[in-house]
Amino acid sequence: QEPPRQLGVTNPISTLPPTENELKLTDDLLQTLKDYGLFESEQEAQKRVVVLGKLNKMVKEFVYKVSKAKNFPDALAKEAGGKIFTYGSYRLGVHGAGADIDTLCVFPKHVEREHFFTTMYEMLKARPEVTEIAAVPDAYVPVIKMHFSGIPIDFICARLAVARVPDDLELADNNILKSLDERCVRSLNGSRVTDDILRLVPNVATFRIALRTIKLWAKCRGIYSNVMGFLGGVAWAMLVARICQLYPNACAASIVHRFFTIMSQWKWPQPVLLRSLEDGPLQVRVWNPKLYPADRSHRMPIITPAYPSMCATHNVTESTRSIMMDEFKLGVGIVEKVMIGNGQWKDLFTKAKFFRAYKHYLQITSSSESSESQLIWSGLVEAKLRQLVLKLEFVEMINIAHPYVKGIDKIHYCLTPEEAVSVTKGGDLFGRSIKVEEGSLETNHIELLKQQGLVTEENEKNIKRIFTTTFYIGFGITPKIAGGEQRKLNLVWPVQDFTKLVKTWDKFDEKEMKIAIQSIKGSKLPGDLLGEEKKLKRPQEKSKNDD
Ligand code: 3AT
Ligand code: MN
Ligand code: MN
Repeated sequence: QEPPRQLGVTNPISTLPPTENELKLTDDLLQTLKDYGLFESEQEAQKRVVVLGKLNKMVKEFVYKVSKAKNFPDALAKEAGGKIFTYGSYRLGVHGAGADIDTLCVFPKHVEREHFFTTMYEMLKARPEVTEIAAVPDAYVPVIKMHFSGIPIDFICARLAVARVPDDLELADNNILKSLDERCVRSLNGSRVTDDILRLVPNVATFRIALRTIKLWAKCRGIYSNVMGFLGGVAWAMLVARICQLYPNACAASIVHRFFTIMSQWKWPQPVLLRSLEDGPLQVRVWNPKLYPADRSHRMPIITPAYPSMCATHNVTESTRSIMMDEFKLGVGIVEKVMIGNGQWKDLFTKAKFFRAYKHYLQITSSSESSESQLIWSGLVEAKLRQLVLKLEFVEMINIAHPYVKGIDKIHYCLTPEEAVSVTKGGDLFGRSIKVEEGSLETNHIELLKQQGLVTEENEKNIKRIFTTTFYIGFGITPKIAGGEQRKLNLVWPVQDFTKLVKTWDKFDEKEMKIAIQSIKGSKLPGDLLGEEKKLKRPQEKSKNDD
């Protein structure tokens, strides 16, 4: 066996091969992940390959078409090329059954970005396999979202400063970023980062099993979300990759074990790096806490390996970091038991009981009268929620402000104006407030409600639908006794500031979009929030907490 090349910013901690026991535990782990339905079937995997093949072919046709329109001779138009790359969970090889394929389309300089959102868009739209297609050219990373043969695709694009994009073109060289549009640099970043992560881990198969484990664990524990100030997919991938570098010959079970022991003791804000930071050909900043105060404020820096390196965990606050550190510590306890045969991997995947954890919560209800406007309005509130968490962390007595990872979408079928007002303030209507899955705001429940007798032929015409998305923040509180008197929690300022902040948004529509924030005792939370957690507590199934 040849000595492992050193990957990463330090020497490995141990290069020992796995023990018999660790190998057996890795088999158990893999079986547990399969039991959770984390792997797609061979058939589904094959379908993805076919779809990507079709997309790659279409990209070449697209480049050819634009070249011909620009009066290129046929031979040159054909040589102009065009290519796709993937990034995200599919590229890393850790995607779940229904996951999207994040796909990047790269074309030569005589094709404009606009062509992608017009010509390419029309070509896709004309295909019978394509459904639910929507172009979002103004996003931070402009994208065409669609389903291709039923598979969700995020299709982004980059125009390179080259005359041809041949099939063997790679994105690793930093010089390809030179003289590119900022949006193209951002679009290339996803692929460059995932490619680097895979290059920087000693054993990709081991990395994948360990990362699937950590992603499942983080989702179960409610700490998988970049917007809410926890970590997103790329950051979790980098943490696991770093552990793989430190134990280059270990198997997945021991990587997971080491992950918890090392992360629970990590001395933040010491950054997690997969390689040393390098300078490059652009004017853009590379993450550097010595130079930039903003970078110094990162509480849990995990730095992307591809130039220009950035912090993937900009959103982490004092509270979310401490919540994640607590989870790492809980994880150590569980994994150490598993390693000595005193526990099972599924113990790692018990659901966090967020709605039972605190005595006090803040309930933030955003609402609109149309699903289209609710989609963008709730997105804005979600994106800004972190600002509220930061303000709450400064409130006296609050030692932790814990955001719930996702917003809860409901459609309310209101019969009176009073009901409409009450739901915008966070109230529920008996039987006529219906919780929907993420992305299902289009569903209409009128027929269902009629069947249930909750809506009648007579009052149906009075029905007004209100769409709400509700976010929750739990508070950990240390009561302060001042001069023998217990002080009250005062949230007036953070709440007012936050309300002002979301309303200064340039697309804010006073008439259409509403926000209401109130404190709510844990014991007064809507029953449906506790529903799922209750299910886990069936007494007859002692310690059988998986669902
Ligand atoms: P899934 O298996 O798809 O759930 P994933 O890691 O592939 O996990 P996404 O498809 O949401 O997650 O995102 C893929 C990458 O796209 C991750 C990140 O580099 C980039 N990305 C996603 N959302 C944003 C965003 N809002 N802004 C910038 N980059 C983003
Ligand atoms: Mn994805
Ligand atoms: Mn995606």
